[in-house]
Amino acid sequence: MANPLFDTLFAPLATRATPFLTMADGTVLTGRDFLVLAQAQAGVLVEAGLTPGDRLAAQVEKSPEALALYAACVLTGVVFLPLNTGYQADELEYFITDSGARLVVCDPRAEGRLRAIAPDATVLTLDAAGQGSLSTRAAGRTDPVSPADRAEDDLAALLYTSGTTGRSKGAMLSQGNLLSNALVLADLWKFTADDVLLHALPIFHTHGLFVATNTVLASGGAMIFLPKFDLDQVLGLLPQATSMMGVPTFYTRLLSDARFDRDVVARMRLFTSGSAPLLAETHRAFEDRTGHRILERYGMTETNMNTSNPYDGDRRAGTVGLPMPGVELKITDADSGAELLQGEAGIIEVRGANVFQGYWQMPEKTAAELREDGFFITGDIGRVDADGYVHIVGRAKDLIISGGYNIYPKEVELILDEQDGVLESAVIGVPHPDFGEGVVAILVAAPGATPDLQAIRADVAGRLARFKQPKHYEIVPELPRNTMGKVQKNVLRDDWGDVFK
Ligand code: MCA
Ligand code: AMP
Repeated sequence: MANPLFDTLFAPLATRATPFLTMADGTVLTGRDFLVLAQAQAGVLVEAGLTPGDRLAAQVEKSPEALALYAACVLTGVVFLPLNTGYQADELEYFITDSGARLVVCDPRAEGRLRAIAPDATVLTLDAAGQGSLSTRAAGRTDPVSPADRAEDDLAALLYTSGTTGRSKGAMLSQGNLLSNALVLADLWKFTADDVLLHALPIFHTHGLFVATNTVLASGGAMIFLPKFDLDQVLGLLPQATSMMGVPTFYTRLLSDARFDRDVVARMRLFTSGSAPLLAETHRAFEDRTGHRILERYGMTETNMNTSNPYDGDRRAGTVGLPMPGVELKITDADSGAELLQGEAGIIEVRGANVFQGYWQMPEKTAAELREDGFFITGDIGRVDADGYVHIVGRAKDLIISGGYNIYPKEVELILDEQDGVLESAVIGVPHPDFGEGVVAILVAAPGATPDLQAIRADVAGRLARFKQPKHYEIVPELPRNTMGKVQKNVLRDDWGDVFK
């Protein structure tokens, strides 16, 4: 019986009596402790009737138990579907219904709501302290669960990414997709069993769950496991870490604090950045302050990581580095799909063992974005310079990235367009000092009406995760349109680009 992802990442923890997770309060979980936890949870999943290929949706706060749930799913062959803790009921309903999740794990406070959303699923609970019915059922279980027999192309996870039409798509990630990326990153970024990664990212997205955790697991390293990015906590614990992975907001927040200096990073060997563009000025300011050059890399939910600046070579500010070993990258013309010449800007396409299996139950969307020859059309616009470094110069997709979270304007616009007194809306991202981009809503009033912004904010707050909610509203007489009638968002971005400055 084989289970490549479990055998490579988790099975080695069985003999590890050294720390794997250290919490903010100093509590330590050894590798063995963690595996025992995952084994016990796996027993609960099997007892609940889950079989390989079934989906388990989890909307839980970050904790060792929440991470163990990922391991328990890999062990049992259950497809793990992590959900952003900020998602509201309407958003959750779609993910749970669309995926056909058989088991849902949520915060105890949300249990009633989730039972109503998922009447056919088993609902278990897990709170931020690792307590709840999942842990109660897992407690005291000592019978080891045998790893489910899995092949590299069997699904390990389903991660939803928003779509340009406003409807989210479930990216199907196989064991092989995750494993190949973890092994390449551990090698490329020189992770070893001596590494201690300061983990302050959420574990419901690719960055914190796969890039950070799988890479550490693949190298036998350890993590300081924080519930979230808290500046004081991070400053206090960085001296004990050797590496950190972050979104650009982590680095601008650190730089904004005078306590962040060379002493704090004395033991550090690597800072990586991704999920959103790192400004060249942040890169330079970081080097001036710490002597470290941040290693920027580029990836997507559908592909894990694609490119990385070199560990030993030149880490170039404003670039996302070189295609990683095993990843082919080309730049193509958006209309014809023809490959462009070196130096020309076009759509970034990637192919490799890291590229996902397609969108869950969406063959048409899959066919539109994943070519038959295996190249995935990322929707990012880039160019490759003479030295092979990839520069991301824009996005062909209407997407806002705020603090590393993606917001598809269409999803927000559909809700704004329904509001009383609103004729139509356009949602844009403009520079934001903390989040990189901030969400701005531009509304056109219905004839004779005055939109009630307070009421609109309240309605939006109940329907969308906080990070997707506009942080600023404007009411305008009309939206700028081109001759084809398409809203010119670039004009709106020029007009309202200063609202967060
Ligand atoms: C929190 N808020 C946000 C965001 N985060 N608003 C917009 N964008 C955000 N990212 C809201 C809060 O709810 C709050 O609302 C207000 O903004 C201020 O919150 P604050 O306390 O400052 O936020 P925080 O809790 O400190 O969180 C900021 C954060 C966090 C640490 C930057 O957003 C974060 O951890 N981001 C990382 C996201 C990530 O892991 N992305 C990877 C995706 P109110 O004022 O109403 O209370 S994977 C990916 O993209 C690919 C694969 C890749 O390449 O990695
Ligand atoms: P997601 O859908 O959450 O996986 O976000 C993936 C998107 O994040 C990519 O398509 C890029 O637009 C963006 N992204 C990730 N890393 C970087 C980076 N280093 N620089 C610029 N954009 C990035």
